[in-house]
Amino acid sequence: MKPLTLAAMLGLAALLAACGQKAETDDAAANTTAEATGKMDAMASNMSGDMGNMEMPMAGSAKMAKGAGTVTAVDKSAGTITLDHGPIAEADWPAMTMAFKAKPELLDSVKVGDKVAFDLALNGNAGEVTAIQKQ
Ligand SMILES: [Cu+2]
Repeated sequence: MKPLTLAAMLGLAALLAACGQKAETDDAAANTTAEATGKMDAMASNMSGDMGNMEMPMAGSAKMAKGAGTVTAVDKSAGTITLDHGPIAEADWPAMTMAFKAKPELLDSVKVGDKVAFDLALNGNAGEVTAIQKQ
């Protein structure tokens, strides 16, 4: 933990303590709140700075993209589908052939040679097909 984060957390603790003390005068409460708010702002900006450096391979953080292409392989044991796909701007990919993870029901819904449109959940240089439709 960075010293700044610790200081900000102590500021938050002070704010929480202040909230429990209803007997203070209005002036004192206002001063405490203003000071604590400043520290909370510092904490918020510090936290967002830390978050920016973090790799977060969670489904919730995946970027969605749409693509179109041709199925060149379906590997049910590996749980992957290989697509000869066109450029995907969201991923900054040129046209290429690559394998994607996909759920079994999606693998069952297409076969080699099918022209398809698909949705992707992007995770760095990998992607999972989340929907696929024959065209
Ligand atoms: Cu690709």
